[in-house]
Amino acid sequence: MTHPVPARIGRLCEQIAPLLDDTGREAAAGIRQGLSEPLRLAVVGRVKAGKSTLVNALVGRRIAPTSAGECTRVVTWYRYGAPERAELQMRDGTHRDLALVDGRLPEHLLPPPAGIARIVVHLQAGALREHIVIDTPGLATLTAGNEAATREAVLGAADAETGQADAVLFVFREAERHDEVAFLQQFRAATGELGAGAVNAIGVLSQADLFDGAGVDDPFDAADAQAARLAAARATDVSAVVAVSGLLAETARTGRIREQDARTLAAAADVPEQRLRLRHRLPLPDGVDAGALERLYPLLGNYGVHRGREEARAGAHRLVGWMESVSGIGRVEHLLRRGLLNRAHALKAVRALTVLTRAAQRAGADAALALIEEARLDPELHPVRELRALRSLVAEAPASPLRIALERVSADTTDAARLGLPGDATPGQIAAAAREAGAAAQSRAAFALMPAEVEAGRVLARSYQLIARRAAS
Ligand SMILES: Nc1nc2c(ncn2[C@@H]2O[C@H](COP(=O)(O)OP(=O)(O)OP(=O)(O)O)[C@@H](O)[C@H]2O)c(=O)[nH]1
Ligand SMILES: [Mg+2]
Repeated sequence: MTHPVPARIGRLCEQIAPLLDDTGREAAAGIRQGLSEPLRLAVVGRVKAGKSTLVNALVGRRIAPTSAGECTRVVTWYRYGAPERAELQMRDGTHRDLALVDGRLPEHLLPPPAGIARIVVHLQAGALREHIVIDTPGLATLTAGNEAATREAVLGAADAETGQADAVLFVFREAERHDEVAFLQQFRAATGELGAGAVNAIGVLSQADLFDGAGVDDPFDAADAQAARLAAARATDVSAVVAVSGLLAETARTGRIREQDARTLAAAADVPEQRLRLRHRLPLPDGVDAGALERLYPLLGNYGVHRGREEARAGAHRLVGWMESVSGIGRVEHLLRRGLLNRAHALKAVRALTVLTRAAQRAGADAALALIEEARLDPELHPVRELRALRSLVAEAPASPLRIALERVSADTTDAARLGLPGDATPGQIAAAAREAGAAAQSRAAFALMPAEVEAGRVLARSYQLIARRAAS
């Protein structure tokens, strides 16, 4: 563990564990173990929003069951691991193997979900090397127990220290609902220190291919417009909202389209769309394999079948590339990388500090609280201060010019990029640019009116100072 942030948190866990009670020690041990693991990303949203479909697209496997009826009933962790396997973790602390059916999780579980705490699936899927994906039962589900499971996974059980997730992918479907907003706000409150939202949550507007764009020709255009509205309305809860078709992404990425399918679509390329919509009533022209075409609808949706026909003329490879590209999944992954994965150490540290602080408070361990406070002020945990400053800035002064600089400093991975310099910048150039940017941030802090902007300017000035120091060493 060479990165200074997890190393510092690990040290803190060691220091304070003897000062905590049993539950606190367990929490500290859990935190330490998590430091060497990938970021935990929970996918949450209302029932049937398309969460599991999106999980499959992100993982690149059709592993999570998806269906039109309420489907995900148990919180499920997908993590990198060999051999590939799944296990049930029971509430009584025992484990049981869970057999996959044709490489997928079974849709119906025995024993009934009530006794199961969560499912853990180990897969050798490259995407999981960087994040653990946590699929959750929908909010506002028919069964209150499922919803409680989601809240526990993300927010933390009433008696637990805090939630399990470092970050959230929030799946909106069409217009936001009251309960979705309430959930986001609870998440923010429960993650305390993290204060969640703009720094650790990304919004996705799902099922973009189904959007009804009154007067708009392409549903994705209508969905993009709605995503922009949602992003503006929920700016303190999520850093951005992008429209996505999980279905097109899932189908494209899980090898479900064959050359034969492309031929089937291409053969229907000249059939008017209206005629395809009426296919159950009017027979399709000769040369179109109606049965084969019908089987493609659940894989591609109406949009994929109708708009993909032209692409299919150039073969399956071209068709799949088009699906992947229109699905918007690349935009989701770009946000994930920049906003969450690049900040993984700091995001995990934020959760760690929250968990440890609560444990220390509960145990009445003042000495532990003092050690936590000392760690917070340590330059090694400066990335945590950057996130906190950014969060406050987004909430209080979102139009501040410091915002872009702070986002860059906290989301870019090299000092050159943090300063907007090319990758081949010399240490001398980096140091000079850092000093200049530091002076600018400092004067901004001196003249700022909003407290969040003052703080952001100070934190940024410190960030640049640390960069200049690194360049000089
Ligand atoms: N057309 C279209 N259908 C989708 C899309 N995403 C999901 N679906 C369909 O919507 C239904 C629900 O999808 P799931 O992924 O199971 O939704 P979920 O949010 O996991 O549902 P629960 O686990 O029951 O809360 C399935 O029939 C999917 O095939 C999409 O982007 N476009
Ligand atoms: Mg699901």
